[in-house]
Amino acid sequence: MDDLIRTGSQIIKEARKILVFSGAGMSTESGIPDFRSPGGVWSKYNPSDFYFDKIISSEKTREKYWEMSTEFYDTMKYAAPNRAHLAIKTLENSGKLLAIVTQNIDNLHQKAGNSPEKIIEIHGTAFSVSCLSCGKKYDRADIQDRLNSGVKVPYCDDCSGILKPDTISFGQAMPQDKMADALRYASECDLCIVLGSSLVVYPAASVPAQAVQNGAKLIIINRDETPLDAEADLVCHESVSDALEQMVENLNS
Ligand code: CNA
Repeated sequence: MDDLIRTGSQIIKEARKILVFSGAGMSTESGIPDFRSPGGVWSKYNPSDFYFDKIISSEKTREKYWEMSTEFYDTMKYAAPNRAHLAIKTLENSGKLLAIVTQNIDNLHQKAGNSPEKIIEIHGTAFSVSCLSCGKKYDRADIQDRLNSGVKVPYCDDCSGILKPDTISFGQAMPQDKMADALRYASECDLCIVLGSSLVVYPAASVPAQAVQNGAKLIIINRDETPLDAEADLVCHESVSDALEQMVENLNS
């Protein structure tokens, strides 16, 4: 591990424009389960139950979806950033951070103090809700109050349309503007650091792939192997917080 940390620190020191690409493994140490690890969300729920077209077409699916989403949101609401999130704040303080492209919907990069304009949430956020018909926006906490008071499936106040958290479900279109920003940063960076992502969810995983194609260096810190490991300059199968904290420790000295 010491050699990996030393090499990682050196690569980070030499970089000038760093793109962080984060996934669910970034937040497991904040108490939020990921999708694919044992005990993760998909060991309890079946992902195919929550495809976007099913949410649109079935009241029963919407009820189940809000049930799953409530459980997840309640955990995220009280979660605090962990040492890995704080290490990314250190990266921003060093002036090297170009952007954070995150697949996470948990608001923890914001809570860690990173600048909102540097955070691109390509899979959206669990902290707001929109009407799929008229686009009216709601604060998630307000919708959660309705659910907690016994409403099983909330609908839009203005047009009675279907409400959904502003997260991207399987089969739902990605936000084109955010994806375009993410790919632009991937072309501009000279180092991409992948943190806690299985890199199997597309098109999100095309962001680090694009960075490598454009000549950027690649560091992957993820407990399990990923399909991009062979392309990386450094692969660290360790805890994100342990590894990243040590890699950025002496950055500003
Ligand atoms: P994933 O497919 O669940 O993969 C997570 C990866 O993280 C796995 O390969 C694990 O080995 C690794 N991992 C878990 N904990 C740690 C740790 N402490 N240190 C190092 N590695 C760790 O998640 P991805 O993000 O790759 O998949 C994309 C999905 C997951 C996106 O759509 C997210 O919205 C979604 N998601 C987000 C959250 C969140 O916002 N916190 C939680 C769960 C799922």
